[in-house]
Amino acid sequence: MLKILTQQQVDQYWKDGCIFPMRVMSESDALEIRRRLEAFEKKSGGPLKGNLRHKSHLLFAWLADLVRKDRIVDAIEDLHGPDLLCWSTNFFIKEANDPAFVSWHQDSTYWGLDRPDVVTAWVALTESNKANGAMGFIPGTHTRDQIPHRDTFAKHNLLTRGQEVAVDVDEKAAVTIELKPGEMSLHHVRLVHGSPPNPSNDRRIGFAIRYIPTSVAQVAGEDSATLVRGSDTYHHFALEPRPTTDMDPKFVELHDEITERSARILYRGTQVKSYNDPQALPDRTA
Ligand SMILES: O=C(O)CCC(=O)C(=O)O
Repeated sequence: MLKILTQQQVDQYWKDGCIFPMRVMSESDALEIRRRLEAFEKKSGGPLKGNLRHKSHLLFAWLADLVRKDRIVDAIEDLHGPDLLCWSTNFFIKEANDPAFVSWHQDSTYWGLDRPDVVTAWVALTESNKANGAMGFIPGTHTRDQIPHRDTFAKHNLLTRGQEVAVDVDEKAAVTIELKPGEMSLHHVRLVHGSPPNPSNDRRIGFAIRYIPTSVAQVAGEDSATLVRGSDTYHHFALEPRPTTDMDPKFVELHDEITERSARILYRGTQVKSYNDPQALPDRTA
C-alpha cells in the first residue's frame, strides 16, 4: 500500500522520470531553514562554500532532521521500499544576479553506484521558478542508458566537472520545475536535467537529497551513507551517525573525512583531489 504518493504519481515518476510539486513542509518552516543557513553564513563570513555544500546533513541538526522527514521519506518508500539510505546531500545555491548554471546532465555519470535506483528529493528553500533559474528536465530521458558526457570545467557551471551530455538535447521538450518554498520535486538519477542562471534580485536555494535502497552498492571506492528508514542487511556503505548539535567538532572532522572520500569518487580520473581544491571551484556541487 502506498504511504503518501498516489498511484498516478508513482506511474508518472516511472514514465517521465520526475514528479512535482509535493509540499513537504510549510512555507514558514522552509524559510526558517533558510534563516538558519544564512545565520551560519553570516557568522562564518559568507556563502556556504567547498565541502560545506556537500553532505551538510552531517553538520547541522536541522538538516539531519530534514533528510529523515516523514513526508519526504514516505514518498521515497513508495518508489523503492522500506529500507532506505540517504547517500548524499548537496546545496544548490544560486546567488542573486548570478551567472552560475547547471548544464544538461544525468546525475548517474560519476556517482559510481551500481544501478540507477537513486531518487533525488530537491527541496525548495526559496521560490524556484522561470525567473530565478529553476531546474528543467526532458521527460522520459531516464529510460535511456548512461549517455556519454564531456567534462568542461566551465567557470560558472555548478557541477563538479562542469559535465554535460555529449549528445543533442531536445530543449523544446523541456519542462520547468516551478516550486514554492517547502515544496519538493523527485527526479530519477538518469533523467537529463539542468538549469539556467538566476537573473533575479534574490538567491535561489535548493537542497538536493539523494536516496537509495540499501541494496544499491558503491563500485568506485569506499563510501558511507545515512540510514533513514528500515534496516540495512547489505552493509554496502559505512553508516553515518546523526548530529544533534550544529558544527560539533567531532562531526566537522568526520564530515571532512567523508567528503574527501566522496570527492575522490566524483573527481576520479582528474587532477582534483578535494572539494576545497582551487580547481574544484568553491560553489561546485554534485
Ligand atoms: O539546482 C539545480 O538547478 C540543479 C540541481 C541538480 O542538478 C540536481 O539536483 O541533480
